[in-house]
Amino acid sequence: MTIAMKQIKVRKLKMRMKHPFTTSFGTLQDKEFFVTEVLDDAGNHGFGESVAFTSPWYNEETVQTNHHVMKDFLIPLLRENKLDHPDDVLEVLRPIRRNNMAKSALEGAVWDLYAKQKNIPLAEALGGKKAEIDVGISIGIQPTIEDLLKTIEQHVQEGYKRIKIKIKPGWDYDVLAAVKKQFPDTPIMADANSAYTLDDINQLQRLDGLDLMMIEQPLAHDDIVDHSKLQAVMRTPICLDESIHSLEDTKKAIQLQACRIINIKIGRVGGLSEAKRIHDYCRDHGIPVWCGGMLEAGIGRAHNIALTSLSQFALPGDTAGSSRYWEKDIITPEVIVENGRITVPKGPGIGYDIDWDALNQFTVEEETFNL
Ligand code: OSB
Ligand code: MG
Repeated sequence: MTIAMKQIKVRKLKMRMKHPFTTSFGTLQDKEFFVTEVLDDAGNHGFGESVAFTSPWYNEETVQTNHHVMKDFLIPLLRENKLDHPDDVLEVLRPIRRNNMAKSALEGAVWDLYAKQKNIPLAEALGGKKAEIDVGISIGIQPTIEDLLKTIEQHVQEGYKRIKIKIKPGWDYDVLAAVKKQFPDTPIMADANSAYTLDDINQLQRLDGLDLMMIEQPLAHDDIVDHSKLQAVMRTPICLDESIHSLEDTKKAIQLQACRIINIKIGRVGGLSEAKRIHDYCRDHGIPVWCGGMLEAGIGRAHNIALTSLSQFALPGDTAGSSRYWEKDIITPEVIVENGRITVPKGPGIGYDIDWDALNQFTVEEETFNL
């Protein structure tokens, strides 16, 4: 049966995070992103969220390119083609190369609408069976090691199941060694966001002595081959983030043994359907996956929770509670983490209501497209 859709609303939001977030490429505090809403005649609304930042430092997409590509290419394709299932969005949008975050923002709203039309949770629509998910937290680069240790202490107290620490040359071995010393029983991992090259191999091999859960994306954002050379000489599992945009990339990385773990971000891979395919391939090849984060507001966070309910999400992801990022989130209830766990909501679709006052308060632009 065709998925009934009559209109798409695209709202641009601006929200300020409670704390700046620093990675090896820079600091972010003000978030701009789109909330997409797909409506049908029966009064159902499906919601999605775009995850591109204002500058193209994580990948090539930006808030502005997302807008251009959604408005001028993707929405027209959705207008011209009917959908029988949310998986069809990927096929309908296939003529447009990459721009995965723009595609994902619309595809996510279609998935939510579809689940609401069927009156089932998005998690169930995706095939997820877990009632609760384990989550970790990602901590940006801090001014000093003392600041970092204090921040970690707080999040360990809150119950997060693993701590991810951003590293870069000059903020790596000593920092991680201090963390491991103070928190010997907490699973710790590091994320380099591509800050190293194979010339740094000795520095990276030194990290092998620290018993980290994994090292995420140490080498170039577009590399697979060098990661395979590095993984061959490291005991610590490598996890790929930036390098994986598709199931095809996943196959290459696993066949070349470039990593032993994959971080799946819905936006980076072009949506939930592709994320699910990557999940299935990893399950069939014995590769654990976890759900990455892009500092999402509540709608994106809800999509991450639904995806993480799938079985091969065997490791805690970066989906922390709303209050770690926002004074006020755009969903109600907010995402709550208790003892490092989030309960997968049981209501239809994303399973959280929109907090319309908050959504309106943070909206700076709004456009409506009839389908
Ligand atoms: O590399 O996983 C990353 C945030 C922005 C861009 C890239 C990354 C991150 C994070 C934070 O690590 C994840 C989150 O808390 O949402
Ligand atoms: Mg990462």
